[in-house]
Amino acid sequence: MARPTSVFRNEPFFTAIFLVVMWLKFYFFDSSLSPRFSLTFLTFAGGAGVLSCVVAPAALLPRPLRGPCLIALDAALSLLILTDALYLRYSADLFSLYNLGLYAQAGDVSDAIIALIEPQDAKYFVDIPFLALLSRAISREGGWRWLSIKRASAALVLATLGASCAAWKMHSYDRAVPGAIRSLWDRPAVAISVGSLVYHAADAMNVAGERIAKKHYSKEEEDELAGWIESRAAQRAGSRGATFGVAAGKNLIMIQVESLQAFVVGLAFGGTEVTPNINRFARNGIHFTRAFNQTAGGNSSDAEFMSNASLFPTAKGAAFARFAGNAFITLGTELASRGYETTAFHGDKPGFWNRNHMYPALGFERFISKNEFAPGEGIGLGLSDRDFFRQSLEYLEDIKDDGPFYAFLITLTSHHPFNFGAFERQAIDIQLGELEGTVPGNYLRAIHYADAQIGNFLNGLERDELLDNSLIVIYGDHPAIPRGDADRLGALLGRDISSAAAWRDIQSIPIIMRLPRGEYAGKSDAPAGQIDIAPTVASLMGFTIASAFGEDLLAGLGELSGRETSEKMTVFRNGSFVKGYEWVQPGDRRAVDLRTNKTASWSEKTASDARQAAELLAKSDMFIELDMARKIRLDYRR
Ligand code: GP9
Ligand code: MN
Repeated sequence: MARPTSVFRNEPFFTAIFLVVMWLKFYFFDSSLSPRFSLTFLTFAGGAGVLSCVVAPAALLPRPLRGPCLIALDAALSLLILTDALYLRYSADLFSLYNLGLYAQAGDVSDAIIALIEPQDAKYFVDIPFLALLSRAISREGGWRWLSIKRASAALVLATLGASCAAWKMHSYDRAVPGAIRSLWDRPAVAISVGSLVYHAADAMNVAGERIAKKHYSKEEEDELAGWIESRAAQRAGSRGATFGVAAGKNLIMIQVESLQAFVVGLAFGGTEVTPNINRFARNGIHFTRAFNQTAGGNSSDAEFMSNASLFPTAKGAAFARFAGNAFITLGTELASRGYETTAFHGDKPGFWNRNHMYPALGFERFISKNEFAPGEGIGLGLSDRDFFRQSLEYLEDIKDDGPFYAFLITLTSHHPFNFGAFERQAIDIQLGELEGTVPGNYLRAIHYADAQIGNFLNGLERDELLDNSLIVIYGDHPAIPRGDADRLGALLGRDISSAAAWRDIQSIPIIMRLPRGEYAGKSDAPAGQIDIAPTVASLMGFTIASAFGEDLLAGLGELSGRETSEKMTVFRNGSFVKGYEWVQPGDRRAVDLRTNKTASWSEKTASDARQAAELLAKSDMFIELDMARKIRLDYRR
């Protein structure tokens, strides 16, 4: 029979102390994340819930193992906090299981990370020796309880209760910010809202969920895909347009403009041109007037993924978060292999959308983020477009004599909700009249501001003799105006955009490519998508992207080349697509003419197009999931 134990040297006391101490450690860390972190009851319950879930199984272990295992768990969780603290200092980000091992791949940054350890980090570990002593004392007094049905039931209840609290917290956050838990686009922001314990639980659940749901492909399927890719690459090589290689050897400057929708291009409001600089740029470039945004759960990052890798966004979550460990064949990898210096510029934290991990995979040798830019004017999420373009131009001036470069610039200021008070209203403003204070009004002002900064940048490029030595691409990442503001937007445009088809149409984004000296300037009405950017740019620069799922828009499509555009399909992630002027929604067996809003007939041909669209998406998913770019060895540079 066990000896009676002291009230402090028994298992319930140890478990209670353990839970409190662990919870406090995470609380200290969470409070250090931001002054915005606030401890609500639900945040407390969520964190305590996750802890209960991880501690409960220990109650079922054999008695001699219980103490050592709990101490090991303490050490592991403390290490997790330290890892987060170091990630935060290094890249304003938090650790994610998706990125496990990526730092090692990216190069030797481990030394830099270790150098970031601070003496105060010891606070996350001070409890360990005390709890170890207590655990030993309990062992000596036989205080660890025998396993029993009652005990197992209590552990089960604790774990269930804990899991429910954590799920409740996740659910309530996901309702407030839809998609945030699945995509985890800004990991520190998620942790500030739900606590880092719940954040890590969500991250682990996402990874585990994907592993469980992972599709298995047979060797035949894999070979068939490789053959399909190869035959498409060969087809592409055989159907080059007259513009193939006209920008070979030039620099590539690609600007992804936050929330740039097509309707603002050429629009005047209150007597002011909304985007005078983009308008001028469009007149001197190849302007794809019917381009659609194809982004999904990865929003901005999906646009970056498509425009560089020409692969579809993933069906769930964001490719940037899930597949940063993959290899890709992209504008960046191809240009780097041709001796280009490849740099991505973005004025936000490097970890937002996992860019710091994904950019190396997309072929960017350098990523200049908010961390590398000199401190400057901040608007909204990061550096203002004014300072962003100024500093990026200085960087290009520095490298321009070293050889050709690819600069990929992602703007930020014209981000929803578009109402940042800091716009330079005196210098650049637009009279909004009754739209003042509304979302469409704020958007016009924000995009007018972004346009002015783009104008300054283009002028700078001209001054530096880079304008006519570069292929310059400008496109929008995704729509800006939420559906709830459709009425106001319709009034502003003088158009009825209440129908689903009109809304689809109004959501298009511009894609404009300017060749040196404005060569080949003109409009193309080919239905285009962001997935077509990389193959089209590659073709202008004289190479092909072997694994592109998009098309070279200049290989004989659209008014520009006089070829029929009716066969070109622009496929969206949900399986719907635009073909010619028809918008087809296979889920509803519906096809609508985007010009007239009239329902078109559903034919056998429509059904077969829908199958083709679904197949294209499935092939892209398979290509990404199998990490095919790494596996296949294609002679794609022929
Ligand atoms: C964040 C910025 C915006 O860095 O690119 O991303 P979004 O919210 O538009 O996806
Ligand atoms: Mn965006």
